[in-house]
Amino acid sequence: MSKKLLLDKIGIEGIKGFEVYRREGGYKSVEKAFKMQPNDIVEEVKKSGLRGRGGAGFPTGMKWSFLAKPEGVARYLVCNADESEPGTFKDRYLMEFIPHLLIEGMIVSSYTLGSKISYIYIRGEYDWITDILENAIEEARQNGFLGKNILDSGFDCEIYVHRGAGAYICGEETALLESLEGKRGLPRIKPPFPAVKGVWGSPTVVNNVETIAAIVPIINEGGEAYSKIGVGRSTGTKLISACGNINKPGVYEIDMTISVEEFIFSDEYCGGIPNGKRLKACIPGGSSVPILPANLLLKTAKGETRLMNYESLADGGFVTGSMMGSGGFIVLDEDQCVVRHTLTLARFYHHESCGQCSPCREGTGWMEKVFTKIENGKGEMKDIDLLWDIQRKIEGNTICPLGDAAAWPVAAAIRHFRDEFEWHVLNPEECLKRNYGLAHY
Ligand code: L3W
Ligand code: SF4
Repeated sequence: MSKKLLLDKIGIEGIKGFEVYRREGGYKSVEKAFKMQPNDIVEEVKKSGLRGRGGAGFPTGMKWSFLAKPEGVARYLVCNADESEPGTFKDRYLMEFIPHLLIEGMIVSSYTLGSKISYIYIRGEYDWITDILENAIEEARQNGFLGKNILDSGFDCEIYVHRGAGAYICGEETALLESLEGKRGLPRIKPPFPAVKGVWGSPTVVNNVETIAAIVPIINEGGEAYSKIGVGRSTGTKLISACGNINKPGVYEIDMTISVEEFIFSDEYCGGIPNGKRLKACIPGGSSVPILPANLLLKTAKGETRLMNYESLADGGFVTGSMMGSGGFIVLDEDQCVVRHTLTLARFYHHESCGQCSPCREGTGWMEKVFTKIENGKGEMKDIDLLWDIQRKIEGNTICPLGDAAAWPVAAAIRHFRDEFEWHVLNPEECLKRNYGLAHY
């Protein structure tokens, strides 16, 4: 059984409200943090080995230590709650069922970074969660954990929830900051990184919901204790949102030592594949990461057991590995069509491209067109090479990671399932007869 640090109290009745949350030990980390120097908290976070839970896995303590501190200039903490990656719904779960954990983490993080005004930028579609968070913020304020001179510490802090308007690209940190400033969400060129020039030109730390929530157990238990959970550079626990062809879709908190096989097949987690079907493939870290066929999913190319962690999922690079990404775990059984699934993703990235760079703007459109042609039984063999060529021209040639995110699934689908693409070309009438309905994630 995995140790739980974030979801351990989720079954307690009334835990969404301040009173029960506090009774169960909530907000202790704020009291403890106020007795520490901000630099010492940064050191604890570094010691913990916590890595950003939004997708990139960048070390949080290092990001915090990069925050510029020019005299007389405000600094900001922005929580990225624009969870829009297909297959990813872990932040929604955390915010919906234990909102005070995020608010507690926000207060400790704001104190550490010197942010007196902090924001939670939430995806527009999560309107009911906006209400939950605003209620939690109000409760925290009424109990003296927000506002002026919190707990007589001399620290003032306000948290505002800002709703996005439905664009996936606003989850990219610089597009998010543009949107927060009231502008269209167009990614900025980095550097400068937000830690130097973020919202309104001021130094800003942007962290994912789960990352900020993880600060609470790190302060309560200490960075070293946190670093002992997990393995290697995959420390602590990780929330995984599991969906697709599994018996028990949902959000699971795992320690990163369990195997992919255990995660998919054991009753504690996904509970296996319905109707006795075989496992075909899995996208282990949200739609942006490469798909892995079953043979490479359960064991690495070296024949080692593949584990649910950053290093093991990436073992073999993109040739025989994938990524932990945002923890959106999408399972495909033997009946699923990889071409059709990848078309769904190609359409998504084309729709969500902001259009600033030509390789992404044009390339995602072309990929959608070529995929549609193949899926509709009109493909030619040269179209498979054309798709390969287009994705190669996007990867690494764009302002923000959406370009790579659009290219990688296509590359992996062709690399591992070329025979399925060829089957579509060779069996046009069969393609037209099939009707899967819409892909459901
Ligand atoms: C200061 C430096 N800061 C890096 C910071 C940087 C950012 C973080 C990681 O994309 C990926 C994307 C999705 N000085 C710095 C520095 N930083 N060097 O570190 O940066 P980066 O560029 O590696 O990643 P990113 O721009 O944050 C995130 C992928 O995650 N993804 C997940 C998407 C998830 C959602 C969702 O719904 N939650 O959208 C899945 O794979 O494609 O590649 O903060 O500023 N020298
Ligand atoms: Fe916009 Fe795509 Fe360029 Fe990102 S890669 S800035 S989404 S056009």
